[in-house]
Amino acid sequence: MINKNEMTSRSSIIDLPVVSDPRGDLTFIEGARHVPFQIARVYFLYNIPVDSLRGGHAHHELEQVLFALSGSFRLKVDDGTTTTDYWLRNPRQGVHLRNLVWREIDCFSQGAVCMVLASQPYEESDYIRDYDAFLGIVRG
Ligand code: T46
Repeated sequence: MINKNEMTSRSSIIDLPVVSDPRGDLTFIEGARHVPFQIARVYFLYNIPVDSLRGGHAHHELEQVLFALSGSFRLKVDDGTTTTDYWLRNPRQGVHLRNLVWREIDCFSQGAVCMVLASQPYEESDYIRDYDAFLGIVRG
């Protein structure tokens, strides 16, 4: 799932349980058991043009876990020192992003659906949308 560059310590892969039988696969998420925070918000990205670019920001406090529920996409992660490219395509495998991680999402397949579990409600003041400002914060 990871394409090198280098793994950043502020992001990591989360494997969810799966129950498989002849009817198909079932994966479930139980709040703080499978995700390292209390889930305060869930949102979906869908109907995404294949050439779309999303993200392009970091968060002061927010933590999130991203999943490709359908299709695939690339998640580019930058902690100010190292970068990691995650290729998400397995619905039971998510990427946990801690706070202060710059993320960009692209290379969407047709019909890709991105589900995001978030640690806090939506708050625009939590966004860092300027890359130089982000570097200034993480590099002190
Ligand atoms: C992230 C990536 C993966 C809301 O009103 N509520 C929400 O919960 C969210 C997430 C967004 N919005 C509004 C804010 C903007 O007016 O929806 C609009 C589009 O949001 P944005 O441009 O931030 O979308 P993305 O896909 O670039 O980023 C989103 C999340 O904002 C971000 O935290 O990590 O998905």
